[in-house]
Amino acid sequence: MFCNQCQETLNSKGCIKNGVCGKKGEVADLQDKLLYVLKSIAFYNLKARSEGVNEEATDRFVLDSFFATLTNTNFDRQAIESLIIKGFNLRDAIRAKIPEDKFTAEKDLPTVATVTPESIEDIDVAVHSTNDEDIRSLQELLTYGLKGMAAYSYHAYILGYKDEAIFEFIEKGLVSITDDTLGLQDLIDLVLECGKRGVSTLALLDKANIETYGNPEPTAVNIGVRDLPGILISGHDLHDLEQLLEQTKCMGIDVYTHGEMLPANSYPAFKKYEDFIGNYGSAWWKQNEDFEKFNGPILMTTNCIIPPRDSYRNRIYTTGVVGFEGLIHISEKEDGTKDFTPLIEQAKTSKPPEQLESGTIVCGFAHEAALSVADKIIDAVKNGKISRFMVMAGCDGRHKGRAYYTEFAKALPKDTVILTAGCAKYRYNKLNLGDIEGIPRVIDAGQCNDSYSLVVIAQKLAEAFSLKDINDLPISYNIAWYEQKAVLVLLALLSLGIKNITLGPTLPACISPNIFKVLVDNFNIRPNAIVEEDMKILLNQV
Ligand code: FSO
Ligand code: SF4
Repeated sequence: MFCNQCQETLNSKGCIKNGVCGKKGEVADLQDKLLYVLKSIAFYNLKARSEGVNEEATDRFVLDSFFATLTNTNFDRQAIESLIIKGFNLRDAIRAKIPEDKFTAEKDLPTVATVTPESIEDIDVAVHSTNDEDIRSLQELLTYGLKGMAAYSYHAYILGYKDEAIFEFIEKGLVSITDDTLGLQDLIDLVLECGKRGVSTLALLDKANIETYGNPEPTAVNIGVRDLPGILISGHDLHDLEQLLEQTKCMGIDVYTHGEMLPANSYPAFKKYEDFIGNYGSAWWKQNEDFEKFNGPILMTTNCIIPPRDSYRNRIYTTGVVGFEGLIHISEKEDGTKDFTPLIEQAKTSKPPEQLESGTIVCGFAHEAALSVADKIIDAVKNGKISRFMVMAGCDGRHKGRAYYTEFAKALPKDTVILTAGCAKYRYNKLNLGDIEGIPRVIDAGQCNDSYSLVVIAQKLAEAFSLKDINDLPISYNIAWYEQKAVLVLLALLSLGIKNITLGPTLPACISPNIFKVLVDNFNIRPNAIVEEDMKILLNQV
């Protein structure tokens, strides 16, 4: 195996035997194979699209399978093997629908088009197999950006929102990674286009969430517990939450969010459920301690799942694209619904959760809510009460260096406001940083899925201050990344022309020195360093 797709990759280079995340080497190899099958599907589906014979089932398969290869999503060997088999069958079915005269002779087709379940064993399917370090760097960056795009598109798709142009770009990107005639500039262009399409993907997901569940409202979310058994739901899938809340209604079972599901507490559509109690615990990497103490069943709807401890293994369930060997998986039924009865039955006999903490945390400042107080914010900036906004969005993780983000938040001057989205917030959202004339010092726009909100807020502020360039706003970016969705968000920010981003806690291992130079020359991106040094730089950006 070789995997360098996340921030916690071994020695900031690559995992080679088993993953730091717990992914077994054989599963990593199978995921590489699955990715190669997706490239083969993409090769034919692009042709099918131009012939008008493509089918929606292919889009769903590509999204599901691509998402299954993201960090901390699917550790289940059998699940990945079965996707590989399905993928080959689907590829053959697509190929059969394309008129033969649309192909060059079989012998002239690239390997990715002719691969079979047998021949794939002899192909080096890893992206890492490309010799040129810079080409490989860009191919990997594109792969990870596309993974993020597939994951966010999946979420929109589940709610009935889709964009053919995004699906087509994912296919084009997949095929391009296998095309060794592409040079550095071609790949740089594709990576930047990936960012641009990333903005559309995030905008589509924003629309899907809001039109389905309403505009999030500023909400003080309870972080304590009640004396009833509960079900804990984690990951990012709001549709799963909706179904769970419907099925647990009036049953004497409380539902709590964990990790990235926290912002669900701010949606009007979910507030109406009386048994929806609040948030339990912290970010994904603390799930061992949190889940152990929860006492009731836990539902993992997307990443990040970590290998479960025996102490709660019999009460953690997976669904959707998530998988882990030995855990019960709740599958989607033919009609697209899910039956959460196994969790509900187990909850009935579970003890209530152990109290971890008490009080509330405030979330729900997606663009609509944040912009409803835009006048107040603009006044506070104009009269000097707010000197700067610090975007500290992104992911949390186990890396010791991430204590930096808590220290940074604490050290920020009292006239600054943090803008956040994603699980990075758990490093500072319980610090009680106070408010500035009623404006909270942590404006939490939601999940990483809601990063688009931060873009809308920045664009609207630029308009309000009559600034042509978004970089002239008093906003600095100190972003924490972990997995591939964050790679897409980063590329999306770059495509919007945002400069001077500080990135940490380490740079993506796939970025070669030359490609890093391209990012520095064009966007003045920099790795984070120590709090005092970064603070000086970030507070003094103009
Ligand atoms: Fe976090 Fe995990 Fe949302 Fe990621 S839970 S780390 S970018 O998968 O998805 O922010
Ligand atoms: Fe290593 Fe991250 Fe890949 Fe897991 S996802 S194998 S930790 S690089």
